Amino acid sequence: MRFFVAIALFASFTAVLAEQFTVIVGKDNGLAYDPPFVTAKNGDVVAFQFVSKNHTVTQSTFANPCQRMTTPTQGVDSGYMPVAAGATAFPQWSITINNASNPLWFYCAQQPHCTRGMVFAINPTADKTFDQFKAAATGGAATGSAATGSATSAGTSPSASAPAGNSASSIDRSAVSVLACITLALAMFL
Ligand SMILES: [Cu+2]
Repeated sequence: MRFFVAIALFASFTAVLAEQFTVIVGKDNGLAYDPPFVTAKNGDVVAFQFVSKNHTVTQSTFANPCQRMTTPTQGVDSGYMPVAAGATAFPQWSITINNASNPLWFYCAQQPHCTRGMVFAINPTADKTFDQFKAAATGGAATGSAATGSATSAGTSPSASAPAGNSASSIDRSAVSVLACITLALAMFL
């Protein structure tokens, strides 16, 4: 009995370790993902909720934001998710992160949404930023000039909360893991 309680406890601790991000697709009938990018770790789930029009979440590459990735593997794709005006139930599609050190790039395959800036990223880096990716999609700034790129798209600057919050919560998480293991060990001996 105690063993099963311990298992249940451990399972709930593990659930705390993985986060789920919810990304709203087409909020307020806009051609955008909200938020436009997330910083996720292995095991995290990014869930897209489609709330208007007929959008997709389609994987591309940093170099070609508006084309589906073909190598080394075919990019993932939600397919078209039509939503009737006035709908109250919304389709959802999600992906689980299994290699957080590898940035992932996405766009909406509905024309001409991508070239109007409907792009999304998971784990963009200092070298490959979301702003650069979006600029490449819209044909706005030259990819070679990061300075002009960020100046013209300052409105989409990332919020500063991610890095600090992440490191703080990963410390919490390791503490929680240790607690969970101790609980499990105790429960098995009692
Ligand atoms: Cu779209």
